[in-house]
Amino acid sequence: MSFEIWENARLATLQAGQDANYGLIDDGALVIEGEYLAWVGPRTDMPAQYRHGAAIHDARNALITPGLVDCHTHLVYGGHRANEFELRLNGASYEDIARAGGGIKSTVEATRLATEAQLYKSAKKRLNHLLNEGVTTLEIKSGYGLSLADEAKCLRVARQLAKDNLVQIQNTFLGAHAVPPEFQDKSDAYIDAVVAMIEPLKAEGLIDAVDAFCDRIGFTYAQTEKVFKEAQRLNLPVKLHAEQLTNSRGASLASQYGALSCDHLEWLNEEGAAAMARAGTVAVLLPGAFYFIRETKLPPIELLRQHKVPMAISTDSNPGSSPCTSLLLMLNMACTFMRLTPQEALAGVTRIAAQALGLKDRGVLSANQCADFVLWDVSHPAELAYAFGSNPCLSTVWGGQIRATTSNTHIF
Ligand code: DI6
Ligand code: FE
Repeated sequence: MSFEIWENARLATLQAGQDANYGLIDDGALVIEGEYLAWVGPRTDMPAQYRHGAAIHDARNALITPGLVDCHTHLVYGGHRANEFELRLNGASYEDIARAGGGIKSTVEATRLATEAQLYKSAKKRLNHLLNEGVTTLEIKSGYGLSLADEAKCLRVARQLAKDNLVQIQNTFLGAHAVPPEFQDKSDAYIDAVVAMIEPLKAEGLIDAVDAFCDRIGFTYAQTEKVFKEAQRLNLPVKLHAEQLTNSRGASLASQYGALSCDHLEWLNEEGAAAMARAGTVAVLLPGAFYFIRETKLPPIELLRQHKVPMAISTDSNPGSSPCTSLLLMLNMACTFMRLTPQEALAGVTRIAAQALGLKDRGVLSANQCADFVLWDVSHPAELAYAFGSNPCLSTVWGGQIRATTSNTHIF
């Protein structure tokens, strides 16, 4: 197979250990062989063998980063909740609305009523926004169906989106997201039903991981553990919506099950951070939800740094707490609200986000990684976190294939 070379670029490789300068290579080159990178480094160091018969692409001084990874989304759902946004602006809180049967439950109703084709159509619109900003891998959670048939319907839509687009999608089963109306006041019975859904969904090839919402408006520690036990029995990795509204010791529990990630974490304490560090569990920070529900308690970033818990950033794209499809905006908000440095933030949507999905073959630019990368109309990676509301993504390569070349430009 012949090689393809991309040159005339500045590379931000994001390789581990080189975060201090984003792994920058000023006059860099990438060599692609099939779906993978064969070589990455300074152009003048490139072994001559690669040039032989290679197709050459001129990056025209673009900055190239690894493809972006959005490691926590709820992209497939029916309807939207702009009405609840209005209610909140007239005085109701997110939790008031949830307790009054709105919130997640209203999206469950709309999702159950929607056909697979309708769900596909709306999720595709949201996916397009992510793709247009250089996302090459994302996670999609279920959790708005809450019955075997409706969860399967949503997960099939996610699989179909992956088939039809140049993108990798990891499916996560979030049956333990909320108690559906037919199980009202019977959350233990619902958890038994959730546990029983995992095996058939896995058998249909629909899930790659299992998640739960452990919180005072979600499920208890003991209920969450039941779900994790079944996931473990079936060799499925787990993750958790943990300590978003209260500290429910979810991070410690998830760590005991070797969780890939714990997400949200506003109320994480030292015990939880230490447990995550021991288990190698990633902290996924979700500044969109923090912003949109006007949370005032910040996740304990300094504690995470002290314990060397890797931090990822994601959109949490969902109709209730983060109706957002811009991972670039999250990069900026992680810096402004949560005080991450731009380099922590960029690692958080590339290398660390891939780690949060258990994927070792992407998220950095180096040999043997997937040939997933983005060309940006910026000269330094800090600009990606600095500017907000604009999109400097020029072009994206996924698995060695050029996905789209856009007319986007930077604002400077
Ligand atoms: N935490 C969240 O932020 C989302 N789900 C969850 O468990 C919110 C989902 C929604 O309000 O629809
Ligand atoms: Fe979420």
